[in-house]
Amino acid sequence: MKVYIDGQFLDEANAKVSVFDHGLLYGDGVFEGIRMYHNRVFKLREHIERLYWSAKAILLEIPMTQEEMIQATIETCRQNNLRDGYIRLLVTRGKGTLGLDPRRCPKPSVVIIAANLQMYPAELYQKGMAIVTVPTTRNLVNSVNPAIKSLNYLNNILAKIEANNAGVEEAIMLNSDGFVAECTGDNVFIIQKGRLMTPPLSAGALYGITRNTVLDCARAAGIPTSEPLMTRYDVYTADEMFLTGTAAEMIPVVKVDGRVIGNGQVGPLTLQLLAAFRETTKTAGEIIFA
Ligand code: PXG
Repeated sequence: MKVYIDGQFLDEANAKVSVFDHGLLYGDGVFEGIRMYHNRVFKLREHIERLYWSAKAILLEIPMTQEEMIQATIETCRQNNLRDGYIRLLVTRGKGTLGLDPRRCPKPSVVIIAANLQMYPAELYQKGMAIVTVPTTRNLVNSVNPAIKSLNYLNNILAKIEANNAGVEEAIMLNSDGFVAECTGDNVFIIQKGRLMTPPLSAGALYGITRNTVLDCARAAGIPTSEPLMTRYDVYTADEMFLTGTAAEMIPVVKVDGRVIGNGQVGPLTLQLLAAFRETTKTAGEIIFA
């Protein structure tokens, strides 16, 4: 495997960053997770735009243009001869002193890893999964805003541990007002009487690119969409439910906190949207090998 670090392609064994990098010392940096499908980097421009927005929000100046970042990402796929898979792109604050002041970090580091992906077991996509609500609340929008895809994922990891302790793979995280925010690495959708709903981003969620894609698919299919504040009651009484994320794509949910969602089977609108989503992956994104 060849890993891109600051303009160079390095063998996996030599792909290292400094222990003085504030990305490691403080989680000071931003990242993206991106998919390749059918020889295309899916929604690459949208991911790169979000990366630069995350960086802007933490006053991190990425030392290359968005177009250069797009080209470096595609080149990393080519160097690894990948047409399908997963890309992890990160920008760290860079090497600094042991104090947390980012002004002591003169040069941010850019790392791009392209690899194969391990998804949830295939069975979960057919049968749907069970999830729980966990006690750890999502970060407040005025502390580390969940819209920032930062390298500090402890809030999500704590929730993931609570999910694992409960014997499930994902968890609903509520915001500090008790409204549904999102899951640890996925956005939340419910369907009630033919209407597709997902919490508003202001409830404390990432501006999910899969979320946007699915909302577009729904609008194109004439399915009404809205983004209301949502409580656990709304989730429990939904007809269908699924989660969206770059890694998970669209994964159906059939049980939440012991409550069966709908009839306990993957629902028809979920399947319709999943088919539409899969079609989109064939055409949306930058071509890797001409
Ligand atoms: N919410 C959060 C907190 C995320 O990290 C999503 C939603 C979905 O967004 P996209 O743009 O991918 O549709 C994410 C992104 C993992 C993992 O291991 C998941 C993400 C990132 C890194 C790791 O599940 N998801």
